[in-house]
Amino acid sequence: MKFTAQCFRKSAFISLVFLGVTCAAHAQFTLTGTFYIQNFDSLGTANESVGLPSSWSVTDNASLSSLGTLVSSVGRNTWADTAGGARNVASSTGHTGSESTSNQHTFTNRALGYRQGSSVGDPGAAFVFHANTTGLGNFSLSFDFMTLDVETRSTTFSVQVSINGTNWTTLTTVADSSSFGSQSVSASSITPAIDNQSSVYFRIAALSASSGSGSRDTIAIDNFQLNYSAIPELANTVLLTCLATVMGCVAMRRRR
Ligand SMILES: [Ca+2]
Ligand SMILES: [Ca+2]
Ligand SMILES: [Ca+2]
Repeated sequence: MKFTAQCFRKSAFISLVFLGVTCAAHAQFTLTGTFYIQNFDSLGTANESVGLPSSWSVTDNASLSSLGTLVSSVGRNTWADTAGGARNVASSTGHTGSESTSNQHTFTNRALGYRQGSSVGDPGAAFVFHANTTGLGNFSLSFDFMTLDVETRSTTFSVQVSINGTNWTTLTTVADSSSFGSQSVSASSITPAIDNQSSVYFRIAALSASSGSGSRDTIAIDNFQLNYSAIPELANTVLLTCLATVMGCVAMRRRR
């Protein structure tokens, strides 16, 4: 009897811990004001596994109809290391690509990187931001897409939004560059389907296999920005319309 109760308590505890971890990885970021920017510099320069910024995840197995398995921590690595998966890397900004590995580790401008491999993330690599857009609309986004280790294979990443993680709208695409550095990616007039929603996913995902042969690049994202505005409340809209009508009537009467 005692044994059973103990087992129950243990498994309940384990379930709660698991639930907590799962929730932490999926919790939405409540957007406020008129913009959101993420520069990933909180990843830091320490040689350890670190948590991603709030509501950010990476995955190795995203697909057209699935979020994949979200992971919310990464380890520090260099641009050229060939180990597959997500990594905390130095941003390309202000650099040429020839900086030594020990130098890269000291750069405080960080980026969220990924190195696809034959058995990881090709396809399926994705960067995911989970947001709550309640009260907000008119979304646009921009970010820097960095090619940090130029190799012969090429991968196209889709920039997508979804309110359920299964049906996705592609806003634009971006592929690795043939030279070290950063490309500016942006999308405006994002579908109003993501306006005023408690759960919206933004992702940058490799949904089809890389092309070409040989090695795969290390890529990264940095300076991810959302711009948006508050949706006027219905009551305010009605009030303004009434006010405009009254003022119009007054003006007409005066002209008579
Ligand atoms: Ca950065
Ligand atoms: Ca290389
Ligand atoms: Ca390439």
